[in-house]
Amino acid sequence: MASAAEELDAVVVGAGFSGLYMLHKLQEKGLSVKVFEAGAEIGGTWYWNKYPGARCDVESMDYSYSFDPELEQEWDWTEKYPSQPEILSYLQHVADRYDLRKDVVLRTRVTQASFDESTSRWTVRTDQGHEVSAKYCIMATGCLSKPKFPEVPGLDTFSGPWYHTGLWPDSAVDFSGQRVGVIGTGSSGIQVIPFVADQAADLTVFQRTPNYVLSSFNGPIDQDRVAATKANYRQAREAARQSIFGIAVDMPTKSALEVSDEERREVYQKGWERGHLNAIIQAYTDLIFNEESNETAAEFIREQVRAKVTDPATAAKLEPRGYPYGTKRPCLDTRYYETFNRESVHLVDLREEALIEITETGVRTTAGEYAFDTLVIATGFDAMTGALLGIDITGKGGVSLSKKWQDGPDTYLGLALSGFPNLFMITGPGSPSVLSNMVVSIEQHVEWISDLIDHMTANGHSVVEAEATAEKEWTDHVRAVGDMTLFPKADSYYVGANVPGKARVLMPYVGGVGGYRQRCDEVASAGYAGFAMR
Ligand code: NA7
Repeated sequence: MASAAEELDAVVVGAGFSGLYMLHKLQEKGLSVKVFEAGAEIGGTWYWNKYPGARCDVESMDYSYSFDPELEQEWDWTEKYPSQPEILSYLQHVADRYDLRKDVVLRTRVTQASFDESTSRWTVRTDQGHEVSAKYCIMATGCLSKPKFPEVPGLDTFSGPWYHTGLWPDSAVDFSGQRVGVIGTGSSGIQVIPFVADQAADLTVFQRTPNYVLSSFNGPIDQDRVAATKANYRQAREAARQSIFGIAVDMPTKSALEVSDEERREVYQKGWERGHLNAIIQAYTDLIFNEESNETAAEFIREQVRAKVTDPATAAKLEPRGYPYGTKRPCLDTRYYETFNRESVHLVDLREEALIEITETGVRTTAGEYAFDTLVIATGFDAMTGALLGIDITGKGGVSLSKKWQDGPDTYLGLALSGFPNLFMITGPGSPSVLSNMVVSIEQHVEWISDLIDHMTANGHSVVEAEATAEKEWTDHVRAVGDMTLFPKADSYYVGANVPGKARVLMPYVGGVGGYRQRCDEVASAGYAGFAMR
């Protein structure tokens, strides 16, 4: 354990993709750094979400660090979409390759961070009794890292085992011969359900909102694609950095409404067969702006559901309706819809019968009680702000972050906060974060923060703080751009609607990864405009 007086240059909270790269950059500067990580191993999201079927929905070649050309050349992915174990191995390789582990303290959750105005330093405390003082405090806490549970009572009374997908145990879970209930049909639910169905005697899925689920067409990685990408990785990375979602795709030029039905169908069909999260949503210029255009893609996806699910009543329940396609995070599946063709798999539509409680023996809805041996809770996360607000963070004047954010998360560029000097967030609210290829966004944030620290050192500054006016201007811009799109229309975690009582505000910046990067670069080139330094 650290001594009470341990003085560091920086504390980084979290050892996932963000924290590990931030650590690497700080180590390169020769700074003293400690990373506190709550998990028993590094990996962040890819440590916690070890449920069967867990997989990234960004292609392997794109969902990886670009900062070292040697690393990207030496690592070989095995599948089109990387599985959780493979991503975790990759991060473990990175941690070992750059000797990162020596500064990571595992099994240690940061509970408190407070800014001391007399010393301009952060005091950071952990649940293991650490108290350290650091010049910089960098939150690499992840956007989808605070698990959310069903709001109904009774989970603690359930007599069998239950597992939240985001807190999956290290040891394998065996569902053989069991009656299993799964609550939630977001990405985690749709990934775990086929695997549970393979083992369970009987599986009941509780669906509150049907998702738009595209087929991943996952399989062994295409070696031609690997060779082509590795031969041109620099260009591919640059294209991703300048793209809308951090994934390079051919940019659309037409509205969905200016082409014939036949042409549109052909384009959607091609997009579908590509097995790619962005292939359909970026097929036309206006799918995310215009409801009528959006509906053309939504209906195409519903048709795929009807084609895959043999029982029409079940298909009707699975058809995504009631919100525009893409405004809640769509999913990429392996065998999801087909799973409902198994006799042992049943679907409960919670829009027809509401969830009331979890009981000692199962789940009770307004239609009756369902008995289970095991429950899988796939109800997602308190996204973007949950992990940050889970730490008692206080800035200047003893103002807490929870007070500052009571009406929604105001930030400057999603990176910094007025009133909280020398504190940075990686992929914070107000940045593209969850609406992008996270690794691309993470690298941009880490490099930007790293450059700012260099600028401070070079100019003899010790304190940097976002100005309130710059923060307000940016936050207004984030909301204004969001209001031009269909995103505010859905009850998504993007707007905090999945957590009762949370302020309803579109949290990610939807202006695109490339444009956002440009704005951050302009701020830096202007001597960090909107920041006060001393
Ligand atoms: P998500 O995408 O937030 O999905 C959570 C699911 O759980 C979703 O279907 C929710 O329905 C459902 N849910 C949440 N609370 C309840 C209650 N109280 N009752 C019933 N159903 C509920 O989280 P995931 O873990 O699946 O995915 C997170 C991200 O990981 C994903 O976006 C990818 O980026 C990877 P709702 O839609 O809110 O009606």
